[in-house]
Amino acid sequence: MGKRALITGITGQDGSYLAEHLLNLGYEVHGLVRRVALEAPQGRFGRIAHLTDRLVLHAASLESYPSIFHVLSRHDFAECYHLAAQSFVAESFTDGFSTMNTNINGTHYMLAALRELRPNCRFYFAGSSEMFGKVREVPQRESTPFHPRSPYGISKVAGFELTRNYREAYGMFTCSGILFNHEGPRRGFEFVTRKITSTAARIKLGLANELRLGNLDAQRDWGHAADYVRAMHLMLQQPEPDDYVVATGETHSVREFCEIAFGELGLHYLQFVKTDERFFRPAEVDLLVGDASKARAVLGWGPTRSFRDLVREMVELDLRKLQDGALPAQA
Ligand code: NDP
Ligand code: GDR
Repeated sequence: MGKRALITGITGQDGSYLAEHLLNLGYEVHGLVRRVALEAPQGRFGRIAHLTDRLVLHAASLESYPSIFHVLSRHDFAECYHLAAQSFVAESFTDGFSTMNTNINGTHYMLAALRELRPNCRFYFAGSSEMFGKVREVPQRESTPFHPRSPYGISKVAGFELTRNYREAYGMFTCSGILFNHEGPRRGFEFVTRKITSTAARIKLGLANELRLGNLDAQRDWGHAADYVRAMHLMLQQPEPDDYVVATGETHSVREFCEIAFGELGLHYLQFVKTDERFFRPAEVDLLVGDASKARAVLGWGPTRSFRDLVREMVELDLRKLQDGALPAQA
């Protein structure tokens, strides 16, 4: 029997890729899911539907310490990947309080329950490039100071510091990945990459006639989620716990993403893309581009897919899903 791992946020983009990766490595994979998800699996299990008969799912909420304690008291885990979070930056400006509550208290509950019940369980925290925010240097590395620019970024800095504190204060094996944007065909539709690829595919099929976006000049370091979950696993296999930046080291603008996505469909983005004030943020992060030299040197990690391949895969799959009826005609 392989190692037993627990994934919070298993129904999300990264959770689904990580579950697949760990199952392929022979792990027994458990997931924490919200009760509403268990009650409505057809709506919320889309990304793990092909895996559910190989997973053990437990109902628990990040808002409830007792529910987390209950699961951890009944099962021992070698590794815990804490991915669950309110992960949409724009939403965190609308409702900063619930973002803080889920992301900070949820992480604290996980760490406190592990300390109490499973202090030898290795812990991964999903840190983010949003912690760098108003960047102090380019590219950003592990030693770059944080300056978050959104309630989401602030919540991730708090989660990062809690994770470090449990390592230093209690000697637990806790690591944070500082992951830059990573995308793929399972990305949520509200994030800009999937919004672009799904709408461009609808436009191609005559199902939509425009794409409304915010800041086209925002720049991101975009990788593929399937590559990034490998780095999470590698961090927990090291002799000592540590924090790592995971990034491609390349940066591209939203405009460039649009150009390639529409280009793949034989269209020109300028004919369809309109800017809309509603999608601008009260504060934007600057030039995010990561230096993953440490992950490369220590973990032997590197991305395997190019930016163009990522965009192409997302557009092709959205087009095919719309043609097969697997995606609704209207957004
Ligand atoms: P998603 O938004 O796709 O998934 C988030 C997951 O968290 C879902 O499974 C969701 O469950 C769960 N969740 C949200 N709120 C709660 C709650 N209150 N209680 C229990 N579960 C909850 O995110 P990603 O997979 O893209 O990201 C995974 C993690 O990595 C997140 O913490 C994110 O902030 C972080 N991150 C992501 C990056 C990226 O580019 N993707 C980059 C850097 C960090 P449900 O299905 O029920 O909604
Ligand atoms: P981000 O991802 O905020 O980087 O957070 P998102 O795709 O939402 O935005 C990327 C950039 O695109 C600009 N943008 C738009 N964004 C959205 N969502 N919708 C639009 O219409 C639009 N127009 C322009 C944004 O201003 C921004 O600059 C993601 C999440 O996965 C976080 O959880 C994670 O921590 C970070 O990546 C790293």
